Amino acid sequence: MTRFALQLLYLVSALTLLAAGAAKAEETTIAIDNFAFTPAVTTVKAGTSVRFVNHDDIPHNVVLADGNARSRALDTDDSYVHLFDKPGKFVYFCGLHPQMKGEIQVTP
Ligand SMILES: [Cu+2]
Repeated sequence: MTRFALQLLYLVSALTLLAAGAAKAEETTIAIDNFAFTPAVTTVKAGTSVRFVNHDDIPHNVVLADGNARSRALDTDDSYVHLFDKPGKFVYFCGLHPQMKGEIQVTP
């Protein structure tokens, strides 16, 4: 095998691995609109990254009720990503407006 063919083979395997990795990483989005998390209740599989995007003109943040995560204040169009890697029920709220609540159900 020529050196070029070997390099090509290496490149193709690397790309295949990359593609497999990209396909595996799940992500879902929760919008913050008009002082509410939408959808308020979301079900995802363990290993899913959840992205919270603030569409309001005022800052919001995301706080997990179990104390395991707290985002900075998100300005308009800012987002915060949290990986939910363990099954369970995770309640969260906005630390600036605690009446804004949501729930993420993580299935195995
Ligand atoms: Cu808020």
